[in-house]
Amino acid sequence: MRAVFLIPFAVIGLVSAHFQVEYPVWRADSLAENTTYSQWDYPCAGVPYSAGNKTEWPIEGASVALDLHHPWTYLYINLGLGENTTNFNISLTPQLLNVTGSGNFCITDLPVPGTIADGQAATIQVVTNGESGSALYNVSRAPWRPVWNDIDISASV
Ligand SMILES: [Cu+2]
Repeated sequence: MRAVFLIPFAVIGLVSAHFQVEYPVWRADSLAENTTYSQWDYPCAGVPYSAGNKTEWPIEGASVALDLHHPWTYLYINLGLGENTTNFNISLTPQLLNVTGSGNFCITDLPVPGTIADGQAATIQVVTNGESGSALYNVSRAPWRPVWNDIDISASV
């Protein structure tokens, strides 16, 4: 597993709180003001399964790119299999990640179980904790593809 920091935001005052999932594209923008979505809401920030985006995600070289808005973050990434799952029982970050700094954060080569088939419906759940101890949630829909897609994460965020 390898973590790469990209250029942090220079103007922190202009970004809203919490965090964004940039890749795989989040199910919907849970920071949008004209919705009932809330990142405080387990397990999917209140974003329904049918909402919005769906991204093909490679089994090999699985990556997640985030935009973190807090000065530090405890971070973990979970996986749920099946349509509209609420059971995110596969952890892709066996060790809790302690991320210092805000801005773009990318993690590559996540350890995905090798038994997952091509086209498997799945949802990736990204969970963060801040100093209050409460958790924030975001999800992305991601059917699997077994081939490595040559995606340059650093260029896509
Ligand atoms: Cu926040």
